[in-house]
Amino acid sequence: MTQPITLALSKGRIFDETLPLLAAAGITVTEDPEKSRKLILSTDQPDVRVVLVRATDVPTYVQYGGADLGVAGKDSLIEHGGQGLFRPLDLKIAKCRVSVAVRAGFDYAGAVTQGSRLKVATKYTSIARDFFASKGVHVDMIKLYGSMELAPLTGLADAIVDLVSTGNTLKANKLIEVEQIMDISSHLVVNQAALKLKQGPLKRIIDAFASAIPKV
Ligand code: PRT
Ligand code: MG
Repeated sequence: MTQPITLALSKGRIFDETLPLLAAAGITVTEDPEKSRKLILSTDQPDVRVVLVRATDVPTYVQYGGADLGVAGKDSLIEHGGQGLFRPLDLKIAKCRVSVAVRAGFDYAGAVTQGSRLKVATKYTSIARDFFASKGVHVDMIKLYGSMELAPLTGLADAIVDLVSTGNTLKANKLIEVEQIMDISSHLVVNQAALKLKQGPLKRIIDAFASAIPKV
């Protein structure tokens, strides 16, 4: 009997883009998360299961051993802090970037050079704080949990810091991407205690994922 392995994933793009990596490890998820309300999914391997958690909760689940390993966006990892996590692989999936965006017509260049305070709304307060601190820009940070695009349109904030992929969401809301802060992809994270206790099965999964990372 091998030791059971729990993998934490979030529904949507991370789940979908992790399936080919799991296939490389000989693992098939046998239930469709879009068709069921179950939060624990079985696989064709009796000792491997998948738990579905919010994208931002993946690092926390793995940190405290609620899952042995997980797939998390670099954005979530930075905001979490990464304590207690071994991060062996950049999986190069679920790619996007973190950017600053403002309402069309807002003088961003002027605002950041004139030393005025910038009102910034974001879910990514750590990333935003470090970025504006490195530029010497004073910010009033407003923490939001979603629909960031609304903030500049309603006057809640001057700028947002958010994830951008195609740019369609910004365009649809008449916002302009004025700065790119960093590129984002998802990483494999592993609980440090599990890595010692379940070394064999975890190493097999890590190696299989490594061999299947998309080349571009
Ligand atoms: O949606 P929920 O509130 O549950 O959580 P979440 O948004 O954190 O999770 P999810 O599943 O949407 O995203 C999981 C991870 O996928 C993120 O942590 C990123 O690392 C990665 N990722 C890659 C993205 C995107 N691309 C992306 N485009 N996450 C979110 N988006 C959103 C973005 O926030 C914006 O609203 O898509 C919109 C922009 O997309 P474009 O294509 O219009 O530019
Ligand atoms: Mg989302």
